[in-house]
Amino acid sequence: MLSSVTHSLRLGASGCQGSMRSMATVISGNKTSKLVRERLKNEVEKMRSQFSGFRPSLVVLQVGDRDDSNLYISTKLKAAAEVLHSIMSVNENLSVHGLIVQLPLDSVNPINTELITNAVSPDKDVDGLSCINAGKLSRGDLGDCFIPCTPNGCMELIRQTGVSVAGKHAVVIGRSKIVGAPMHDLLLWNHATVTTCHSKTPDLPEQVSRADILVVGAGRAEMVSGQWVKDGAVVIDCGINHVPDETKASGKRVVGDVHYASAKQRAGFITPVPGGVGPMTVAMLMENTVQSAQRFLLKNQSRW
Ligand code: NAP
Ligand code: LUD
Repeated sequence: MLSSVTHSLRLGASGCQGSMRSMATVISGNKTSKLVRERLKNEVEKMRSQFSGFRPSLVVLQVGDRDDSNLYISTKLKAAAEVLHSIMSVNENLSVHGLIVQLPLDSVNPINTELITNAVSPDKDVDGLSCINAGKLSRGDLGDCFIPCTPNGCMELIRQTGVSVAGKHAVVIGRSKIVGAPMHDLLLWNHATVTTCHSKTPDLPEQVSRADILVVGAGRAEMVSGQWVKDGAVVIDCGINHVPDETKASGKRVVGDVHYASAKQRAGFITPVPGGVGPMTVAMLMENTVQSAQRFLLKNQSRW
């Protein structure tokens, strides 16, 4: 899977496009993710020449709501057991270095997501969602864990701006396990002072207006108004929302959680949707998989 992705890599010129007047500079996830994938391609080539035939391998497990598979899944326990069985077998497979279980789990009988994400071996948990990896991140052991792909991609985009995180006031909207909570941890351990907001936070505009760095992952289309944004702030929009649009053939379009046009007037840097955080998530998944393969080779050099 990884090699088919790395085949089509091209080097992007720069992560950012120049700005005019006071409009924010657009931080391109498309360009930045190409740079990351180009770097990974080189690393994979190095591994392949040093350990002939070796290739990093990732398994994406999908629990689908397909009629055919539902036939076999009659009880909650059975559903979870089947997924757990698949996870165990990938955990034991030495030729696989990364395993993610695509979320949300799409099953007729509800499956405990926590049970499933914690069944993935921490060594292969390239999503960084197991409690072992999440615990390490929350304690600041950043070098010894897998960092969840979306927040990791956001950090890479923030790095592209050249704005240093240390000492800044960062505001995160959302506290999910996949976006908000790990984003809080990453910003904190990169030495920002972090405020994390959620659905019970009163006066969101007031919190947002204090942010030098704002990361939004709420799943609410264009919820953050540009008027809330501090002048010159770095605005990272994780939101992927499909809204009706009759002018499109598909009848819908994708927007973020930030009202882009108004926020662009105030921010110093801003990510677009699409073409911002989304492509970075995919690139960071590849990065974590390559990192996992490198760790595997370090441990098993003599056997290879
Ligand atoms: P989620 O699990 O639904 O979590 C949403 C979070 O936002 C929750 O913590 C919720 O608060 C908070 N929230 C919801 N409404 C709010 C409001 N009005 N004011 C303040 N906080 C509010 O969603 P998620 O999985 O984190 O995803 C968030 C968004 O990011 C979605 O649009 C998703 O599609 C997108 N996403 C994008 C990528 C990517 O690669 N670009 C990856 C993952 C997710 P409570 O905790 O109080 O409920
Ligand atoms: N589950 C994720 N579920 C959904 N957008 C992603 C995502 C790329 N276990 C697990 O990858 O990390 C995960 N781990 N997630 N997500 C969402 C979430 C998961 C979302 C968007 C994109 C990954 C992406 O590339 C493009 C863009 O923003 O430019 C296209 C957006 C569009 O719909 O046009």
